[in-house]
Amino acid sequence: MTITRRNFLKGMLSVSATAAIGPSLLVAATDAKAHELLDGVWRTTGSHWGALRARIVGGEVVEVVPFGHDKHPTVMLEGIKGLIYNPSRVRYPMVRLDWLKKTEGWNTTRGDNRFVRVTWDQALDLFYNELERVQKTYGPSGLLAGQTGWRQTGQFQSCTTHMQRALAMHGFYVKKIGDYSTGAGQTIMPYVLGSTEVYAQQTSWPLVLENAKTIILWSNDPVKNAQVGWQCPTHDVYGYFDQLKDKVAKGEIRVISVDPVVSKTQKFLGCEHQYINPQTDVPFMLAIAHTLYTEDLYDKDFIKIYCLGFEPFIDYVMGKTKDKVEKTPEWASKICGIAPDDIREFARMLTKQRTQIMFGWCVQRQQHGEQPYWMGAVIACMLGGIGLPGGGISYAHHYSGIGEPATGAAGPGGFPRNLDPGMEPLHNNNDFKGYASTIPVARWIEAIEEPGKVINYNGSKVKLPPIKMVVVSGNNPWHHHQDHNRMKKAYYNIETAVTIDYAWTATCRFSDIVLPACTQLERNDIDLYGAYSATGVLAMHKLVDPLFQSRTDFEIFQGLCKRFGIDKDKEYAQGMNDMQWITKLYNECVAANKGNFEMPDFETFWKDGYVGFGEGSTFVRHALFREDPELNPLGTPSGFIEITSRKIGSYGYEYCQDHPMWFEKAERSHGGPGSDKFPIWLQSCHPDRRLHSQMCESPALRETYTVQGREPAYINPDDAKARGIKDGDLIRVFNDRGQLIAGAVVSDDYPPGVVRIQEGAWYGPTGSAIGAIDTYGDPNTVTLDVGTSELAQACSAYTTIVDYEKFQGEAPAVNAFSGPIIVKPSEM
Ligand SMILES: Nc1nc2c(c(=O)[nH]1)N[C@H]1C(S)=C(S)[C@@H](COP(=O)(O)OP(=O)(O)OC[C@H]3O[C@@H](n4cnc5c(=O)[nH]c(N)nc54)[C@H](O)[C@@H]3O)O[C@H]1N2
Ligand SMILES: Nc1nc2c(c(=O)[nH]1)N[C@H]1C(S)=C(S)[C@@H](COP(=O)(O)OP(=O)(O)OC[C@H]3O[C@@H](n4cnc5c(=O)[nH]c(N)nc54)[C@H](O)[C@@H]3O)O[C@H]1N2
Ligand SMILES: [Mo]
Repeated sequence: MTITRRNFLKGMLSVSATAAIGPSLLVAATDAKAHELLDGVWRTTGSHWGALRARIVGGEVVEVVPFGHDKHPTVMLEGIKGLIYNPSRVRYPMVRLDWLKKTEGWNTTRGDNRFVRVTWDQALDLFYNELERVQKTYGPSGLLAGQTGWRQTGQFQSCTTHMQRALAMHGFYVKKIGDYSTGAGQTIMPYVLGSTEVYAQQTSWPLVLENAKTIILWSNDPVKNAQVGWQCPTHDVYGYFDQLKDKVAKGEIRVISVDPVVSKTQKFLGCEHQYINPQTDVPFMLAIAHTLYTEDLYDKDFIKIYCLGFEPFIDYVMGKTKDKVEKTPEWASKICGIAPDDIREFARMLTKQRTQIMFGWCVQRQQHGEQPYWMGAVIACMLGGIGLPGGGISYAHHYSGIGEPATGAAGPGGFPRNLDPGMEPLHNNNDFKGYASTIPVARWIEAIEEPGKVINYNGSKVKLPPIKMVVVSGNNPWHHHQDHNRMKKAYYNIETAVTIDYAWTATCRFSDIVLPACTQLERNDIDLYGAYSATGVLAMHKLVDPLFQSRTDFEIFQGLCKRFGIDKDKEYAQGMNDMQWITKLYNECVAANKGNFEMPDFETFWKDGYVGFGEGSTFVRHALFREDPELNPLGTPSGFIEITSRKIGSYGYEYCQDHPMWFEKAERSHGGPGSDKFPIWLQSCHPDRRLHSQMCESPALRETYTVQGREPAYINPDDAKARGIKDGDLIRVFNDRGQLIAGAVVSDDYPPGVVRIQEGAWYGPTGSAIGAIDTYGDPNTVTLDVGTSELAQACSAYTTIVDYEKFQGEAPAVNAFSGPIIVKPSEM
């Protein structure tokens, strides 16, 4: 099928028109009367951006409207059509020219974007041959296929699951542990509160709204970040945000955002702002603890009954141990930029009425990111509100609808990631020769650079494996990983990089074999509606046939498995096709809910597109523990909240010791290390109108925020003035690691010394040379790539300082979105 430019633009216009009159078109999934007069058929599906209905005319999606049950749809639905129809689609299987020809220096030219078109059979043969070669030459340590990311929604088609099962049928490979989102948080919190906390259900919003008198949003922007969900979000949480806004206006709840910038949530709620210098939350919190302690304002009973190890911690605060510095508000003020008396006032304020502290995740995506989370828990203990509705601390109220009342219904299961019992891989060699078979996710480039290096990780030693081949599906490491110039160099050691994607991202550009997947809108699937609320089950109808030569990931990996031997493709699929799998997953879900939730037969469900489980019920985090800590102990070594952890202390780490502490960062703005040379902190926060890199390719959506076609860099007016930069100018953002072009948006929401460039901007360097300027504005061109500490070894992207200047001369054209440079066989 061909999409003409005219059709494409026409389609985009209809989406915008729909968005403008969106609310009046809200109809229940089964009641589409308003639409019956229009041409075409309506189909329902879900996505990370919410559920939607699409009108299809002549095999093309012409209109997208929100699902009837979604009362707070995100504007990002305007980008849905742009996922299917856009110039960045991977159209055909492609192989990198220099890799194929093994031209001299072939391994150093990744990024030059020159590719040759091949057939599906050729591409899958090449993929298979490389798997064979790498297994035989290097064994399982040679292959990294463990990275996962924000693959599109749907339980059956989940692409990383397909990749991992298919590769497991071939042999063993290196996997990852942790994720970029919460690597530090999910590693430290089990020692402190006994669970990851970051992925746990939190106190329900109705109870928070009823009982909290103060809410502290700490590094937290839920109004921006709850637009998307890991599974299809209901967006019901926005109803609670509306109520909160109302209560803030009436003075019933006080909300304070602790953040270096004015967030979207702060603006929406009209709430208060506590400015803080970037990366300095721990000194602020230590001084709060100092005030609570010295003014005798803390809950001694709570500490006595529920906590362990307060004394060693408070000795540190009082300057009796470790660095022997008393953590007074005067001491903290010099680092965090908050006046000593304001710190004292803030501490007192926390104790006056019931306070719910809600942490976002950003503050732990920095060096020593374990510390602010641990320290937050200590403050909450000193306040004594843990386990009370509207009190205590949470680490996830901004994520995937957490806090929406939950039905407790079972959702549909998925396609198996692992081999079935009794199945054996083609190469049954599990000998990693002393190298780690699992590595902390953010250390993979270090592994490629320095195989054999031994690093500490969470109480163990990890010997980094000699990775020679990387297979990527459902994640985009050339956006998500830090320091792209370091990545470029590391990739010289890679012999084969394979990527399966529907969009020609930078990861495709830096690969050797690229296989065209289709989008989730081009395949059938099933999903839970509301990841944590389990509000219902959603049919994901295929809207249109796969474009160009793209295939479902299921088909792609079946095709690969066929090369592993007779009937291996059938074994892989357990002899079922996609609709048989979806029916099976639905029927299993019906069985699991039998007696509790009525569900219709599959045909009815599939026709209606949705089955709901009714109202959810409320929950209070840590209530059982509060009720009886002996009967309901936490999952910590002692069962209590560990303000001091003997276990962590026993590891003997420098940057994560036995209780929370302040450690200076490798680089920090506002007077910190390196700020004389690079005075600006770069915050690469999560984007308001994308999911990471997904939808950056949507021209319609991109047009709503780009500046001269570049990713916006949000900067402070005084900083701009000092550099002769006006709103709308192109700027060059740089440090010793790299440089990028972005478009200046001058705004008072950003304090002096801070620039925001949202993560997920597509990387489009001018060439394969190290240091080549990025033409669109991916912040990871300049971010720092170090582990948070020996404990979590997690992503530290926010420990990054830069400077910027007005871009001089003629800027190179943006090349991020135009797909590969296709070299014809005659030109080879
Ligand atoms: N500087 C900085 N860097 C960051 C962050 C930050 O805050 N700052 N945040 C980090 C965090 S928290 C995260 S979670 C990561 C996100 O990193 P990723 O999860 O890697 O980001 P996405 O852009 O969602 O990448 C998903 C990729 O999978 C592809 N894809 C989606 N669905 C399918 C499918 O069905 N089949 C196939 N074959 N491909 C598919 C998409 O086209 C896209 O290229 O980024 C991390 N990186
Ligand atoms: N629209 C949208 N929503 C998303 C995503 C997306 O890509 N787009 N991604 C999803 C994913 S995978 C994740 S991991 C979550 C991310 O969730 P978070 O990591 O919580 O989100 P961010 O928006 O990056 O950061 C939240 C706030 O932290 C502030 N902040 C940054 N550094 C500091 C600091 O040093 N101190 C303090 N006090 N505040 C600081 C930022 O200014 C920002 O306002 O979002 C999810 N939601
Ligand atoms: Mo994330």
